[in-house]
Amino acid sequence: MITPIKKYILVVGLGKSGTSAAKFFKKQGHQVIVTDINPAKREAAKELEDTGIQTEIGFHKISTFENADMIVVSPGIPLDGEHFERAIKKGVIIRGEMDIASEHIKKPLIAITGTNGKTTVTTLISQMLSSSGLKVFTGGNIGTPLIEYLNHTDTSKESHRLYDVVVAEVSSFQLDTAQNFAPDVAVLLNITEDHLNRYPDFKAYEDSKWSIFSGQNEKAHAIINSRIDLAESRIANIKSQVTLFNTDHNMFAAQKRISRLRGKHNQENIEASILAALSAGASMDGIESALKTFNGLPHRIEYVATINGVEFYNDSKGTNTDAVARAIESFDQNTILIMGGQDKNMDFSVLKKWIRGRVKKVVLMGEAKEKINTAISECCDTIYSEDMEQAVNTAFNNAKPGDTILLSPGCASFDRYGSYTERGDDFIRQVKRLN
Ligand code: UMA
Repeated sequence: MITPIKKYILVVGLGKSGTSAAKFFKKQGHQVIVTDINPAKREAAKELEDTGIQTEIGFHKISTFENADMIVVSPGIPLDGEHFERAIKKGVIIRGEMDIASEHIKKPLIAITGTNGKTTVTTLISQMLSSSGLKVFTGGNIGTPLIEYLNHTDTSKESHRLYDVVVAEVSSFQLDTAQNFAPDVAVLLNITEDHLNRYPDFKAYEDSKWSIFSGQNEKAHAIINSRIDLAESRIANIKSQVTLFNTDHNMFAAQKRISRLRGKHNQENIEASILAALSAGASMDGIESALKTFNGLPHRIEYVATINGVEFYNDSKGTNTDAVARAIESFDQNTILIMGGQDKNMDFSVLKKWIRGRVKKVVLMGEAKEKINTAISECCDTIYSEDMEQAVNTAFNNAKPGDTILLSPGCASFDRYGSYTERGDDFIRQVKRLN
């Protein structure tokens, strides 16, 4: 047996992604250093130190970057800093854990990307395959780093049989650090404005999303929404077998009717999920059983309560303008919309055409409230609030029986919360308090 060469690997970021990656490389016998800019990560670092991993916490040291054989960077960290530039100049390879994990996975890999709907489709495909009798590992941007698959299974031994198929939600950030990513089935759901605080322009973000297909060969499958702008010219460069979908084709109409998911966008999500699940070996019975039982995910147009005839929905995951449009579209008129948070360089004026006639009032909060107000106030009533408690009270005081109060922020949560889930939980808490 050839002993693998011991490498000096620097893992940047000690969040979910970095922690799983560090454990994997340590297990492989490499020398691992983890660095995180946040001093509060010292406690988490101690646990890794106990296993022999070195840590540099509270700072990033240029020489550590320059001396690494490989840098494994967490998806939330932009690559335009000096540390990365200096390492790249020295020829250091920079990759992400998802890309590395995918090379070691010997089971069929289904990857899902798109601006919106990724988590819903990833979950739905996983459930369709499980209901068809397959053992499924679900990971990636959805929350469990893909490299955890390898921490669970020893690729050289019997335990690799734990799973039959791997389903991965993939973000553009993860694609940006991918070199050898070649999923057997790749799904592109949609591309609309998002993360423009991280990309130089929209084209760069589009390029990132389309790169999900670049490593695929002729045997693989590409499942693509034909309504994506300029899809035709992009498809011409794809080597794998392409299947197109969009709501106008109305494929799988019978299956769509049995699902409980709300909104037109979810009809597309269902179509994409069925096509991907079929390509990966799901049965029609398994697909139908998953569609019957799947109620949607928390924080995505999630029903919360009805109080005095007013329905409350939590769409805290709606962190870009397209997601807000899809959420508004899911309801009839008489919606009171709660928006705001941390701006991602969004053009909120695109929402005017969705708001007009459907939304009777917009309650604005968070850092972006003035910017949103300037963009949309000509088409509807707006009102500022200081925090979630005040926003929910204001919305409720302006609602009549039959109205819908919808939290769909169109912004990141980080101005006030640690994550969109914390923000959604706060909304639910404030709604329940009204009862
Ligand atoms: N950090 C540094 N240096 C820096 C900047 C940050 O050390 O210059 C450190 C932070 O202090 C922090 C760590 O990096 O400790 C965080 O890394 P991360 O933001 O990559 O977070 P993880 O916990 O590793 O989560 C990542 C994904 N996060 C992002 O892409 C922002 C998670 O997606 C994913 O679930 C997880 O890996 C497992 O794969 C979240 C997300 O918001 C849900 N994704 C975006 C989205 O869906 O829109 C793309």
